[in-house]
Amino acid sequence: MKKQIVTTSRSLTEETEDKLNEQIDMEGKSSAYYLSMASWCETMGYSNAAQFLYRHAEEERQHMLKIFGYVNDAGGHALQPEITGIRHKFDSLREVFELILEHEVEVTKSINTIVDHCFQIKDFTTFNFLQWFVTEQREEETLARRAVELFVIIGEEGVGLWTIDQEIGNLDSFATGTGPNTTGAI
Ligand code: OFO
Repeated sequence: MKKQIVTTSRSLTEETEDKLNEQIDMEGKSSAYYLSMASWCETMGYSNAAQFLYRHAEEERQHMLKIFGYVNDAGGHALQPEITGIRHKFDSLREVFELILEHEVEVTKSINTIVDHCFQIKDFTTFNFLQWFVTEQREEETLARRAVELFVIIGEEGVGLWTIDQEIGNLDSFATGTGPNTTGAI
């Protein structure tokens, strides 16, 4: 007979709580990573890319807080992540967006792993909570892919980089925005 997930004191197993804290760590690092990239872009004169990344740094922080609220409401303890070793310099604007795409793919894999775990242990409440992140990751991956494609389509010669920076400024309107927005900040 399997142990019940929901008890009078908590509705999360400790294993699920640990996995959600690992996700909190990942979202916190995403926020710091994008903030650092935003600053680098700004110093290099890529002002649209900088604004895009400042917005996304804030978005990642809101993702982290969303999980904080869920874990604590469920009787667990959300942990502020240690954030060290953030890179401050990048070789090119293209590298920034290639790194973002790789990073978002890793975040998607991580969310999928937790969703799978929740399904296996029949924690349908957390499974349901995570559906918002499943949708959000699809949007974020698509945005990052579109950004990387701009370098291929437009090319970096002549006014290419300037044009790419302009187009990155328009990328947010390309996103579908289907996930619920509980913070009002994004
Ligand atoms: Fe939190 O959505 Fe990207 O990383």
